Parts: sequence; structure tokens; C-alpha cells
Amino acid sequence: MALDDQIIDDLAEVVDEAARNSEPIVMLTAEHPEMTLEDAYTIQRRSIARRIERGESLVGMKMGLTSKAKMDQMGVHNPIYGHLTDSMMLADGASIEHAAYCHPRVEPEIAFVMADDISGEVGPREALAAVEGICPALEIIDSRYKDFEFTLIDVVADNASSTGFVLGPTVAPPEWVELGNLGMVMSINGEVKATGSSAAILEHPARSLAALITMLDERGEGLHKGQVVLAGGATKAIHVHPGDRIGLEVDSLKMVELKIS
Ligand code: 0L1
Ligand code: MG
Repeated sequence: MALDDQIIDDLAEVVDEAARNSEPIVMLTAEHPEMTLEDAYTIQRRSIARRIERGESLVGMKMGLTSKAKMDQMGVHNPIYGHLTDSMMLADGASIEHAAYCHPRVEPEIAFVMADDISGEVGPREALAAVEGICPALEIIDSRYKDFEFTLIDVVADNASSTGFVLGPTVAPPEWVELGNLGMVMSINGEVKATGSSAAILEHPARSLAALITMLDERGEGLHKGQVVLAGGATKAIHVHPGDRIGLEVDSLKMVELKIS
């Protein structure tokens, strides 16, 4: 690690407080250009540890920057991951207040619910075998960085912009081929805003799941039975505004909804 342990602790507090108060901050690498990706993941974990100390619990993980559209938007070639706590979980059809966020955007996703613990360097079919069900999901991302100015390392430290997520009804995973090309339509107030396919999620959502498990293994970690995994967005993120009713329909899955007030 390039950063001193105390600085990592201090930066974990900075990102945690920014997320807690939805208060934009200057990107961390402006003051700490030597920060590495490994430092950023340590900051992320320590910020999650602070949430857990306050009584939140870890309910799963998310993959980010999984679609080519999103990678191009960020100028990167690899996905990243973040942690999900129970305070981020919203009920299907829930309403959230726009004013409580910095600059919220929403992404159409597919989520996995794990049937078993799994760890190690796994392939996509092995990862899928540990899945109990899948559901349509909307992720709310809200980067805490002022004016969206950040590097990939900053995003990782900021828990991959994780803010909230809504899961639709869970169904048994469809066959490999079908899961790899499910049509996804996200609409706002009945108007189609983004269309895509689950193929855009690292070419197959199970590849995203396997990539997550393999990345966690680098830190001696894995996924656990009952955890939720957001496999990643299938399109670019869309800005949301008060009065928006966002819906996502995914082939052969039910619909999921979120409202913004
Ligand atoms: O969920 C994600 O794809 C993470 C996005 C991180 C960058 C952003 O805030 O746009
Ligand atoms: Mg996402």
C-alpha cells in the first residue's frame, strides 16, 4: 500500500461522512495522487466497517463499470466492486427523496441471490451453480465527488458510488443461454429511457459474478449464502429528478419500480 495506515483511516472517515450526509467532496487523489487501487479498496472496506459499527449489516456486493458503455464513459477496461448494506436496500415501488442525494442516477441491473457460500478463482458456470435466484434490480448510484470529477481509484474508495438498490421478485435462474441475453427496458414515467441486454453485463451476468468472486479471493474473501449481488448496469446511468417513476422490465423476470419525490 502506498498510503500510511492513519491516512487510510482518515480517508475512510471522509468518504463515510460524505455518503452519510450526501455532502460532495473533492476527489481524494487530488491530495493523495500516490493512492493505489489496493489503498482504495482498503478505504472502501474501512468505510463499510464504520457503517457496521453504527448498526448496519452487510447484505451483499455490487459489480460496477461492467458494460462497455460505462467503461467507455469512465475510460477504463476492468470492472470494480462495492459493498451493499441493509440501509441501501429499498422496497420494490419505494419512493425516495431527491433532496437526500448529491446527484442521483439509476442503472438497470440484474441481481443474484446466493444459495451457497462460494470463494476462490471460479468460472462463470461454477459461480452460477451457487445461485438460488435472480431478479430485476434498479441501482441508485450517487457519487460523492464534486462535479463528477474523480479517477477510478476515487470511485473505488467511495464504495463504487453505491447508494441504494431495489430488487424485483426473485425467480430461479434461467438457462445459461437465456440468462446471457435477456432484454432490459428501463422507462421513466412510461417513456423508454434505456434499452439493453444482459449480454452487456460483462458479456454474461454470470461472468460478472465470477469476476467478483475471483476479485474477492485476492483478499481472502468470498460470497455467502443469502447475499445479494448486483451484477452491474446494462446501460449508461440515467439522471433522475423529482416526480420520476422509474420502471425496469427484464425478459422472463417480473418488473421492478422506484419513485423519486
Ligand atoms: O455501479 C456502477 O457501475 C459504479 C459506477 C461508479 C461511477 C459512477 O458513479 O458513475
Ligand atoms: Mg451499478
